[in-house]
Amino acid sequence: MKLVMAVVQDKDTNRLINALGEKNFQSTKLASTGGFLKEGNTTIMIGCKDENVDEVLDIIKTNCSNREQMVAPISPMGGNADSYIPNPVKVEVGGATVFVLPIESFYQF
Ligand code: 2BA
Repeated sequence: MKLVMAVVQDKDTNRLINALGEKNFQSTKLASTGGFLKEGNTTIMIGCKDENVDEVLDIIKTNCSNREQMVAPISPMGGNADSYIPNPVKVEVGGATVFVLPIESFYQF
């Protein structure tokens, strides 16, 4: 068994969870925050059989889109000069960042 953890953009979350559900994959949605943009994103946990990992990855790929996002200037006031961003800059936020972890045991009590 594997645990697929996908960090996705909030906008894609409902579509992804619905698409997983249509193929009978169970999922859990966690509210998360990106370390760089410090904005909300969503982490979806999907426990599945080893042989279903590729299908889950395909569903994630199909339902999550890359988007460009502007990072607002960050004032150096009270902050560290290393993190100073003088002008808005564009960053491309990926459709999904996915980790596949082995599961040692799975219980439901
Ligand atoms: P954030 O950390 O908010 O990053 C959002 C996007 O900002 C990233 O998109 C990347 O394009 C850009 N970015 C991140 N760090 C940067 C830096 N030091 N300099 C310039 N640009 C930078 P993605 O790579 O698609 O990541 C989307 C979200 O996935 C991340 O949000 C974070 O929540 C998660 N993530 C990405 N890689 C991860 C990792 N190795 N471990 C844990 N979470 C990760």
